[in-house]
Amino acid sequence: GLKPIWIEHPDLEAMGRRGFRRFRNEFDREPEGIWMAPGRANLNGEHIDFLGGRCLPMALPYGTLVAAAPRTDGLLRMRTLEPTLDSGIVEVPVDSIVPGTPEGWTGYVAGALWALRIAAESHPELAVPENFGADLLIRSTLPVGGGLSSSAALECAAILAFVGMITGPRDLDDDTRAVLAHACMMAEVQVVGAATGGLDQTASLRSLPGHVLSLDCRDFSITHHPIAPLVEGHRLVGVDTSTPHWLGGDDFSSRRKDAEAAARFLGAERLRDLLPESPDAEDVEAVLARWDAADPRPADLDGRDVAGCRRRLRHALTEMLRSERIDALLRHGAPDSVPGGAPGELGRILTEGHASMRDDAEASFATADLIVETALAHSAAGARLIGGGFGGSVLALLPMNKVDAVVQAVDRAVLAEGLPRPRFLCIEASAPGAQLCRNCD
Ligand code: GAF
Repeated sequence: GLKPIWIEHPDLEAMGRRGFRRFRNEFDREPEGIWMAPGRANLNGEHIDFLGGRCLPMALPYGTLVAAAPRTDGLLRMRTLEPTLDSGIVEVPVDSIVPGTPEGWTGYVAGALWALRIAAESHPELAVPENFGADLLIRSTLPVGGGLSSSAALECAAILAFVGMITGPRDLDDDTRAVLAHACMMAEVQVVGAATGGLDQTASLRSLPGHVLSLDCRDFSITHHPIAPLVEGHRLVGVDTSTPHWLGGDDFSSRRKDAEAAARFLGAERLRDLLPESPDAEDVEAVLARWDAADPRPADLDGRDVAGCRRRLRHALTEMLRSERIDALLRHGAPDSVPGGAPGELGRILTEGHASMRDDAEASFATADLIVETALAHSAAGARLIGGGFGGSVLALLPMNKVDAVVQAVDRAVLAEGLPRPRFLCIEASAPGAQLCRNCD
């Protein structure tokens, strides 16, 4: 029969060498270096970063590479090797970058420079020189629009390249990485016009190999926890549904607006503040009871649909609770009484998260639901849609000795429905963005 399609872990060194040669051919000069930033998978915490919730991402072994050399004429000259996006070298004067311009993929790269200039106003060590520009050659090993943060990987790789060219090669401390992650978020919100909340950029720039990042989006403080005990005896597998999504669309931003309107109605500046520091299920019920008693009208919610806002509220609250449960597992492990130990509990949380993405966030879609159901029916410990939704990828926790069987079952089930063929990714918590090499030759 047909063999499932796996996306191999890229050999970054080899790609670096190829990128070096390709850059030379393309721009007729030497690159100054190659920078890489990864995509992310998220164990829990979707659609809550912009509400002050906790997220639990890790960096992927897949990401975006940028080979670059500086210019002194205020021009960005960019080419992507992504076949669906490539249209040769695109030239953008740095002075022309404003919210909304340039459009398309170059907006992520140009936006990163635009946002770096703003960040440098309070971080003079990052100041962009007058007439700075760059030649950039871009290559991604992530499915574009696959819900694995291909956008953030592009912004983050670009900003690392800019900073590297401006300040010279050096290791970036976490404070600087936090500044850059915030700048990349602003690039996407302001220049691209997509309502991203900072999870992806933080995961791409502030992760540690072998660790889950516990990210508190109230203040973007982070803690790193080893992932091994959480997934013992299991493997995390990503399933790219081959159904691309785009965050700039109405679906994603309307979910965010619903949740924000619900929080405002309940008197909270951020939705997370409706729950106490260490929330439990009763706290969630209490907020929902308060909502029901107050019986809001559309006029109380900027004219938004009342039932929809309530569902978004419930997704956000329960998702926040699920994040706290995983955070507790990471800190203390699972009590002996928990069936299946930490992986068993993680699996159940993943599956509950999917139900919430489907029923309350209403961000799932038929292929993702089918993949989750099929994986669970074939002994996955848990599975859920990750990322912004309306397309993208499923994350599944599979017993080590069941990986092939589950993957095959999922592949067949999707093909049998005549849906686009899924692609599988082996998820390992990997290194954050960095300069890959200076002279990769
Ligand atoms: C997208 C956004 F960019 C993130 O900020 C986050 O909201 C995510 O969707 C959903 O959790 O990736």
